[in-house]
Amino acid sequence: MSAHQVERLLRALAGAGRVTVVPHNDPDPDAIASAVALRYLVEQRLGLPVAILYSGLIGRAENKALVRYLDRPLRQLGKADWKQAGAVALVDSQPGAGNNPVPAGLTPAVVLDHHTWRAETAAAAFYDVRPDAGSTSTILTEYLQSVHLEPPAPLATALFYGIKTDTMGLARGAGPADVAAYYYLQPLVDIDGLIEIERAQVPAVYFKSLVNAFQAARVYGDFVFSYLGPMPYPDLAAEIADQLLRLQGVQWVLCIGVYNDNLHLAARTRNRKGGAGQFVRAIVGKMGIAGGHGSMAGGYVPLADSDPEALAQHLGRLALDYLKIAPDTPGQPIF
Ligand SMILES: [Mn+2]
Repeated sequence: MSAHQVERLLRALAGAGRVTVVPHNDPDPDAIASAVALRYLVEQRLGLPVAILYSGLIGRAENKALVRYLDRPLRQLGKADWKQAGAVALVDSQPGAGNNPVPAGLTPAVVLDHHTWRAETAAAAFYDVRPDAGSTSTILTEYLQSVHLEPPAPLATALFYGIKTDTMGLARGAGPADVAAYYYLQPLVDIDGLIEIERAQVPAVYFKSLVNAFQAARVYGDFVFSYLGPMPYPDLAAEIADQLLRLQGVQWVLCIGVYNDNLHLAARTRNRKGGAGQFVRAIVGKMGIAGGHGSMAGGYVPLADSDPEALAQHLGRLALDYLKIAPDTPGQPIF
């Protein structure tokens, strides 16, 4: 990463007088940290006003705590916002990925992401898509380093947490760039702030969701499936999937829950060859939108008029089929 590339990025954003940074829907720590880092870079280098606008819900207690810690840098996107958006920068997502609110007719000036390359991204004036990076926060950390902008403690803490969560503390999908960024940021981190975020308190209903999800989980050989029913927020499925992947003997996990007229899917694998993205894309097919990385992936299927549980069970059978597990295999409760 060279300072020259960062200058190209800034030039792509400089013309419109203002910048709108858009993270993926239901933004996670990596998306939030990347957006805040890009805002910092643009403010410091171009002196332009930057808005960070998102769609969906920030529901996970840790993510809410991160947003509070950063003095609420994001605002919910309204339809009218596109008219005065200026130059749009999409972070931790790409045009047409289905998990961001950028309208089909709008070409973002900048796209920064670490998911699988999408052809639509090539239309952006500047793009940096690195599927081998464990997080978008890694990419933004490199930008700041290459132009000698040391991130203030809150930003360093957010970027560190973004890398940490997306890579499970460098244990999942992390490469040398993630390790370098992580250890560059580490001495700049506000430890008390980080503890406040990571140990955020949760509402009592969270434990009810956990109990339900673990009770509903069924083990089919090395695959665990859990239908969670209605969820208080959409990324709960991912949170549960991470937990179930820790069960002894498990290689594959699929969790499905209902949020706002959609089934949300979260898939995980310990398979060294990866394939979680392929797995969830094969299951969802043309019913919805899916994507992800080697070891973690997700997607959603609009419910329309279908019965959520019946549709979820259908997706579960498609998963068995994909994993070549006999369809008459009895699912065992985990306890
Ligand atoms: Mn990410």
